Amino acid sequence: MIRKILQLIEKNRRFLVASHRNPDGDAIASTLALGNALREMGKEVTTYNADPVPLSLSFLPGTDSMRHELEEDQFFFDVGFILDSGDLSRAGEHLAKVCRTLVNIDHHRNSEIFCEVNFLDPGASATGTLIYRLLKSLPGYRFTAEVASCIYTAILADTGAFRFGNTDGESFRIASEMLETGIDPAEIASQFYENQEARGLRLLARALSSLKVSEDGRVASVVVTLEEMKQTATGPVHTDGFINYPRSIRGVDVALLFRQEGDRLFKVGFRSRKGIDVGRVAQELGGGGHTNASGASLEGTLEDVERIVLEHVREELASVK
Ligand SMILES: [Mn+2]
Repeated sequence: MIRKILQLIEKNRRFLVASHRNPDGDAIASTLALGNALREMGKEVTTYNADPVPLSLSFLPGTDSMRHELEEDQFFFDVGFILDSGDLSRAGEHLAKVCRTLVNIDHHRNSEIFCEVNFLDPGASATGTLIYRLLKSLPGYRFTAEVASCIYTAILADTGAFRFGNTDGESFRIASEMLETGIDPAEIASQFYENQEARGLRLLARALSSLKVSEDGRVASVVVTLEEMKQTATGPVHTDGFINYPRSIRGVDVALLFRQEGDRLFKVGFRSRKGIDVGRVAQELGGGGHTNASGASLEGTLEDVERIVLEHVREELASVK
């Protein structure tokens, strides 16, 4: 499949590179890695995300020219790359109308086959890893610092700074190779992790005050309500990483973040220790993701949603031990 994508790059001129809304580090950084690399090859490139670039990622080269709206009749692309998205709707169904060929590059399990050309590997630590493999297989391609900083950041973000269960030898090998271009890992880590807004921490304080730990200590959860986001003038983007707090408690196997999206609608984030498959749990609840990091949207009151989620988590925990 890589060969097919290399042919598409070689033969075409106008490219769109896009990723999922509510973008995380991997989404933005892999979009910019591929976008920057294609520009270096002399291609006409538009990078796109439905939502703004989070402040913690604004240091990446190319964020200034990223578009957040596309006028359908104004743009037409030979090839559209949809990255890290699971399914097309998370990036935007309208993108199919403005691209002659779509290419899906993703490491989500059960990433939907929504187009002809797919480069999927659920074993890859990040979509940035797949972009690396793709560029690496381009004859004569040399990584620049502009591309390397994006690939490094994508892997840093999705492996939780090389700590999560998806961290593997390949992540370290790529990181090491990217450093050879002269990028500074301490500077990138500082930009990415120490770029918080004070209001984000105010929201975190409220979320932490909702902390619940199950009687046996294996499940911990926090809640973020719409009202709290309103009071602190924050949005979903500020809740990125909140789930790492319940996850960090000794003895906790499954961490949950309940983020209110509507009157009776909650987005649930799942994180688990190795050996516990919250990807399956999320899938049972209509969502998806990875073995140790996943998400689902559920309708109902917070009490209803908490109860249903906990039942499914309990079943998964019981099946492991
Ligand atoms: Mn990812």
